Amino acid sequence: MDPSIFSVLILSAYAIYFMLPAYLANASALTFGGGTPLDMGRSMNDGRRILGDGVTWKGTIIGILIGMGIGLLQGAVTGNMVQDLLIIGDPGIAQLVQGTITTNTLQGTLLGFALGSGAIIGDACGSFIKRRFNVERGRPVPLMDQLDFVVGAIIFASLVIVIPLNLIILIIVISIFLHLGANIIAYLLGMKNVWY
Ligand code: CTP
Ligand code: MG
Ligand code: K
Repeated sequence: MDPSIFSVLILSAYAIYFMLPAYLANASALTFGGGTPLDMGRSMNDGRRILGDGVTWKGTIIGILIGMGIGLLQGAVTGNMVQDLLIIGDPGIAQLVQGTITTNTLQGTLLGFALGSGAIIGDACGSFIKRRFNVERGRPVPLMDQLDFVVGAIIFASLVIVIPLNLIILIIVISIFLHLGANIIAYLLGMKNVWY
């Protein structure tokens, strides 16, 4: 295989691994969320809800806890596992992403908390913007629906570590396709009414 294609594949796999706390925070908010809305049903001056019924206390708390838990597990295993794998696979990439690899449970939990809470808050910011533009809860806004939580996660994680720019770009591209793919699967399984 072309070494540069091989490098992109390894970096892509790492991008998904790195973002797992954010992806699973988002997915568990969706799966376990519901009930009392975070905005407590309140509206703004424009007469529309602050966030809407799609942002709940349960989803928020469970999402952040799952992000922390995944980060903790990653911190516990990554130091030995992924770092070695990356060095065997591609020393250039290993060097590139070294600063984003957590090597103990405390670091991992902190990064997981940053990625998870960033994802949940980014998603809530997306809902806030949608309500201000009079987009009803659950109605689609392409790209923002796919990326609000990703951007939130990257910003929050950047408070803790330095993420290389090409990793950020790859994360954004991969996340668009993962989000669409997950929605299409949920649609085919009858869990969602629309494919997007
Ligand atoms: N969810 C939640 N709490 C959160 C985020 C999500 O309970 N903090 C749950 C809600 O049940 C929500 C579902 O996950 O309906 C899907 O999230 P999302 O697609 O972001 O919300 P929408 O319902 O599409 O609403 P919005 O238009 O505000 O995005
Ligand atoms: Mg939505
Ligand atoms: K959203």
